[in-house]
Amino acid sequence: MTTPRRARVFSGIQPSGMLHIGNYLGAIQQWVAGQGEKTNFICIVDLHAITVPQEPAALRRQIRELAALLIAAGIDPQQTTLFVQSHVRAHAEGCWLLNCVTPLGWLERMTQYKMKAQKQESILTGLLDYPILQAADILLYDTDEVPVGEDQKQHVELTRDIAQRFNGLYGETFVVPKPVIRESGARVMALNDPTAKMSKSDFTRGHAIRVNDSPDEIRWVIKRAVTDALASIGFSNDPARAGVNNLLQIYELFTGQSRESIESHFAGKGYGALKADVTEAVIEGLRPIRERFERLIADPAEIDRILSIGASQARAVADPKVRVVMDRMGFVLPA
Ligand code: ATP
Ligand code: LTN
Repeated sequence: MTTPRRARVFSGIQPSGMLHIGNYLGAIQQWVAGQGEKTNFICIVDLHAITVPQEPAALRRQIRELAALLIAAGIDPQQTTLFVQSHVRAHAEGCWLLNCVTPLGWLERMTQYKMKAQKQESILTGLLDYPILQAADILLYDTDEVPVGEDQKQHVELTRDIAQRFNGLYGETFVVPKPVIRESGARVMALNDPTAKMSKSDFTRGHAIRVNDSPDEIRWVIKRAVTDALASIGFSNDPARAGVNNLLQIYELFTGQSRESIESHFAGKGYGALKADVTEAVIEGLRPIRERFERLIADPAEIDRILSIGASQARAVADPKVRVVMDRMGFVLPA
């Protein structure tokens, strides 16, 4: 009797600056919760980070910081293959091969490309190609599930289209993956503007809470968080109530309580009480992560050792897959 194959989970995150609670609640928390039952790969996507200009010293620092932060947040390298994208050459190779089956029009439609391109003086070719590199990341691991925040749904759908097109042209080669997006936390909003997504690249004070912010900074940001004048506390999809809803979702995900018990806890209370409790939940939720991060970042050799083990495990999956892809396409494989 053959045992069924364990489902494969793959996700990626850019080393493009200190993580915020949107990354943590939208993505990392679900990666941590899913460990154990499935085969998990988490990739620090440094090749994606260079699609907008980067300073070499900052990139080098951010790659190790991100590894330390992911481990501090609960990614267990014994249960999850944690690795750096550029350590596995198959990702760049896979990207080239998929470039040559993907129509340009599919890329020009991507919302993230259009938004990021607007902010650049000179748009790099890699920025347009970004989603194909992402497709290579996912497809090389025969991935079934891609847990991400809402903003990445379009890229995973493009990956499905590319996989189906390749399979149609060259025969069944790729597993067609599906995005996994949680209901709460899929789109954590900026605290100073609940109409905008919390984003790593917005440095305005009050916009975001970074995972390693001090308790004082967290208090400062939540105190000034934008709410509304309705003075009632409940989960809602009403855009006018987006600020309060955002605070409630943050509270929900940091405390793990049900929506019902949260609403009854806050019944009859004002926004002052809401903010005080959210502040407490965030400070206490982030405290152990910050403490573990400080210990880990003090030992870069240990981080590099973990990443090198992850890279070997990833290569063992991705390298043979690239050979299969090349074989299907008609290349003569090196002996
Ligand atoms: P930037 O804002 O600079 O584009 P980012 O904050 O979106 O960066 P990424 O590295 O692109 O960060 O994303 C890592 C993961 O975090 C992805 O799964 C993404 O969907 C998720 N994510 C990012 N921002 C949010 C948010 N505000 N709410 C929920 N999930 C988010
Ligand atoms: N584009 C993603 C990061 C990313 C990714 C991936 C996510 C790169 N490769 C593969 C899931 C699977 C983002 O979060 N901005």
